Amino acid sequence: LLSSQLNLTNESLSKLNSVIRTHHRITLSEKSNWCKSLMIQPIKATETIVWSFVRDFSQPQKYKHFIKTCQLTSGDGITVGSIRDLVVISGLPASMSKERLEVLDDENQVLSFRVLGGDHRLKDYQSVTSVNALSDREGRALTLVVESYVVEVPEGNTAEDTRSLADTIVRLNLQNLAEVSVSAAG
Ligand code: A9S
Repeated sequence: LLSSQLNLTNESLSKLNSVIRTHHRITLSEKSNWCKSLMIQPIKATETIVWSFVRDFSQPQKYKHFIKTCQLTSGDGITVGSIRDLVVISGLPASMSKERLEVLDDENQVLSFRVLGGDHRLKDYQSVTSVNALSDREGRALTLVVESYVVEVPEGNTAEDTRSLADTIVRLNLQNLAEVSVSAAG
């Protein structure tokens, strides 16, 4: 549905499908109580600008406005296994999160992290974000950010509630990413 709104060329459409199949395939464990989602955000800025925000594992607060501060506690923020400690803004049902860098692929522009701990309800949250340069049928360049995640549903919560919380945060993050990228483009 979104792809028809975006009026992508056939080539861009098959590239998008291939990216989703290759980088956003989620392998669920044997546990049954998981939920997952995938979102796509078009951005009117170059992939280079958008990727520069997404790849910066040590400064997610540049576009994730729920994050107050971020401190690397292990690694350099570029090497897989780097760990960041986040302090969350007040007003959320959480105050901190600990996250590990799982993938930083500059060639394919893919970043993935996993939640290791914290005092929040998104235990075992794992996400993949990719930045893709595509074009529409009018020949206009278009950057599409694809973000997918999988998360365990906590005891006493429904999959719908967990998904709705995570979807809301991811959607806002992606909108903020679009805003900061467009501003940075000047
Ligand atoms: O940071 C992301 O990319 C996505 C999400 C859904 C992060 C959520 C969060 O960091 C809070 C904002 C603190 C909300 C975590 C891991 C748990 C929350 O409850």
